[in-house]
Amino acid sequence: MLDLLLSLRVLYFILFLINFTQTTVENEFCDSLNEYEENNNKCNVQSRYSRNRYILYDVNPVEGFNLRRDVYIRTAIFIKNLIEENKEFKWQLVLPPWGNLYHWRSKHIGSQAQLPWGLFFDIASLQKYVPVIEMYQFLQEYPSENEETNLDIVYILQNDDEMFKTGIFKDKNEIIKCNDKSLQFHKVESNKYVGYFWGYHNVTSKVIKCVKYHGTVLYLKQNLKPNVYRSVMFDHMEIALHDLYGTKEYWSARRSMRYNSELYDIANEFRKNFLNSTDEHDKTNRPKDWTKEENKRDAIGGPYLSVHLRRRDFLIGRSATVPTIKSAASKLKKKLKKLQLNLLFVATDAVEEEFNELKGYLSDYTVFRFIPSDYVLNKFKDGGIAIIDQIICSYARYFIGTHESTFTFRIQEDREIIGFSTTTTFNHLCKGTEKCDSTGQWEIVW
Ligand SMILES: Nc1nc2c(ncn2[C@@H]2O[C@H](COP(=O)(O)OP(=O)(O)O)[C@@H](O)[C@H]2O)c(=O)[nH]1
Ligand SMILES: [Mg+2]
Repeated sequence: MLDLLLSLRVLYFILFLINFTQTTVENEFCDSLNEYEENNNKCNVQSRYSRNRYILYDVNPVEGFNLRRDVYIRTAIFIKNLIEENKEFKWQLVLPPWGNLYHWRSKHIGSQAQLPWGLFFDIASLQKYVPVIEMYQFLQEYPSENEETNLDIVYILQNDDEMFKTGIFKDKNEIIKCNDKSLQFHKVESNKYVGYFWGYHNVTSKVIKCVKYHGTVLYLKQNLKPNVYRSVMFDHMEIALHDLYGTKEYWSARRSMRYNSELYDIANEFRKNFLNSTDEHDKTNRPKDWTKEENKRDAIGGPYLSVHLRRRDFLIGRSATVPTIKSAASKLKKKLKKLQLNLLFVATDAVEEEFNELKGYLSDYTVFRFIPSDYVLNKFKDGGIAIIDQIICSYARYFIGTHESTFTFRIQEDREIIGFSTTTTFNHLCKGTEKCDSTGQWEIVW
């Protein structure tokens, strides 16, 4: 009996100890939260002991798909750096859902909003660079109250107009008053702001801060305050600049951005059926795992010329460099002849008439464009079709892009990764028939 009493007391003491340490952790966390004037977080139980820290971001709504991919690389490098420097927390990058992009105009294929990254990219490959989670997973695992996810803080990055006026740029990370009426975040009660949040109505934030920002993405570290905030979102992340553009680190992050394997399958089927192109023949085989890839420059590519012919808004915004269809056709014809190729693959956002005009000038050649089945378009949407176009372009013997198009840049990067010689990749269409210079080649670094 005495034995039993004794062991009960020991048990009681152990329970007391556990409880004591937990309360201490809780108090530390709550205290630090209280430092913040706008914050009286309830330190809810699920999150109290978690080391998880989540970084979310969004990009200026007018930016296109391919610049957004570049912003991802900056952010992923930022997270990688945090993980290496600070092992105390488990940093996770929440992938901002895709949606409502200006260029996605197909109707009748269902909503093109809140699309997960897994539709376009291979998540397991991204994971091999940094821990990423989809937004819907974040919403499931992050503590919520009344089915509402209340982020700890949103920083809205803003350019410093003064620096652009004077041309003198200095690092700046300064909290300013949010006095821009156009901001899409509004306070609805204390500790609760509503905003766009990728169209999720059940996401809010406790705090919103506007930041005049100039500097690389690493400079955002000081805003994280991981002892205070568990979830930090940066809006207008495109304002934070690359830390390591063009370096080995940049290329690792870039190589981790493999596409959804089904998109490769569709592109490969098209290459095989219409362009006589397979990896075996073309020396374009790649290991399944991007971390096993090695430096090579012996890719031959399929027996076709590929071109990215960017039209639509480029016809207005970049009329000084965008060629007429006729002059584009003339350049393509010369190149086909020189390379002794008969097949041309055209990736374009051109309207049907322009494409037919191009074909008309090239009647001696076989000209293809990828036209998705209803099933493929419904499933992968405009974003997926654009990627299929990019994949097909990236496996061609020779590629000609559009000057200063990020869509073209991503194709050039893929060709660098696949291992083509640079002369077959860094080419672009020019306005007239005059010789025009290349605007630099961003060669891969291993
Ligand atoms: N399918 C397809 N879509 C294209 C093509 N060119 C442009 N687009 C669409 O237009 C968008 C262009 O915007 P963005 O990605 O910002 O590239 P950029 O504006 O050319 O730098 C792409 O994301 C596509 O949605 C193309 O060749 N094929
Ligand atoms: Mg764009």
